[in-house]
Amino acid sequence: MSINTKGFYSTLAVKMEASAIREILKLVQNPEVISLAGGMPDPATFPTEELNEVVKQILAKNSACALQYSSTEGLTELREFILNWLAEVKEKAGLDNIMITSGSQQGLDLVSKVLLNPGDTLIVELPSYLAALNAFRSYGGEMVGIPMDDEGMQIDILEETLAKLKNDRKKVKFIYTISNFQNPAGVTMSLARRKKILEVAKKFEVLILEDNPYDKLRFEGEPIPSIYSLDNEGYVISLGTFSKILCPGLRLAWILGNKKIIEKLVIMKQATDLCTTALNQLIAYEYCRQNDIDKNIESNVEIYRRKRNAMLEALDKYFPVEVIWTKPQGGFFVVATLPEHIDTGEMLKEAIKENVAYVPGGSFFADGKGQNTMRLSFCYPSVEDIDEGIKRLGKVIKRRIKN
Ligand code: PMP
Ligand code: G9A
Repeated sequence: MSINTKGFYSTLAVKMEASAIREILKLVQNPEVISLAGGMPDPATFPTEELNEVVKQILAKNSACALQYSSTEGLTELREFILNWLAEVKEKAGLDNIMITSGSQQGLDLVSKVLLNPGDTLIVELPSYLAALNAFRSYGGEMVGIPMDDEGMQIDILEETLAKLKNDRKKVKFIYTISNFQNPAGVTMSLARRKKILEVAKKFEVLILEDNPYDKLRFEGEPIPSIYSLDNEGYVISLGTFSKILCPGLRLAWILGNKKIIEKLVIMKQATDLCTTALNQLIAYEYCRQNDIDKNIESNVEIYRRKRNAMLEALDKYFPVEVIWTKPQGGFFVVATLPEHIDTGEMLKEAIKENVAYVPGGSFFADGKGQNTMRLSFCYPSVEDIDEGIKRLGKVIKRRIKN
């Protein structure tokens, strides 16, 4: 008889639930199902031939380095490339301010490990990226949610909340925000709010964790400076990633921040995975050195803009008037809000029977609300599938509204 493992788990392992997104990804293996669920990049955006070329070169000429352990901070040439490429950080960040991570998911994990004691409070947007919430939960972080509107997190409510928490003698460690084309809401924080959030963070002496994976995927309008670039006092830790602009399979991302915090993050990473794979770092570096990554991003933006347009058109065409949704200027996601009585978690079974999937909104809300919302991703399915998927979903919702 095999061992009963039940008595061995940590309190945390008993408490943690599987990610709703990753569970739905398993459910929608059936090719008949049109998935508007996962935030996977379109494989057509991967520069496969160019990557193939650099992999061959690296293994032929530089295998001793590529196949070896590397420094925990990450390869110097890749870090230098990133610092020079991100125009807005060029002046303010040096090699001491940047480290490479195995995906920004690892960044979220390491920041939590460095900053959170069980029971510490942190601020999140309502809704927010579910795998980030799980990372914070896994270190015992207690989340307080702040609602958003068209301009992002509502800073007046943030300020009131921080004042109240201070009064209650609660230690708030950081404010987590996805400033551009938020996951899941698709909302972008305005410049005025970015300035204000910094002011408020400084007033209450709280750090800001700015997660910015969709930054370069803007379909229209002018880019807005990141909160990181507006800060001169080391309050902001910024996460960037190659996942949405090159490919997620390399698992390559970076953290920018205060030198002291980067030092702590590096020590934690040593205990986590020693280093990010040198091979993948060299692949990204050589790809960027030999090709124009901005050009690749431009053509990816074309692809995603077409898909965003297809989704917004389909929503107008097929969703009933009782439903409202966000209109993102970039990124991968739209959030739709249904009449209060509809539970999208429960409705998912019916949608899958109609061969369409989405992520129920509830798991993105740290306050347990949002049951009548859903996240719709336009990044992965084709334009035709987006139209057909929204059509199928519209049918399911109309049936629910009638009942
Ligand atoms: N943060 C946000 C807001 C994301 O949407 C994602 C990916 N969906 C991540 C972090 C993780 O990205 P990576 O592939 O770099 O780990
Ligand atoms: O979990 C993944 O595969 C990444 C996608 C994230 C998302 O759907 O938000």
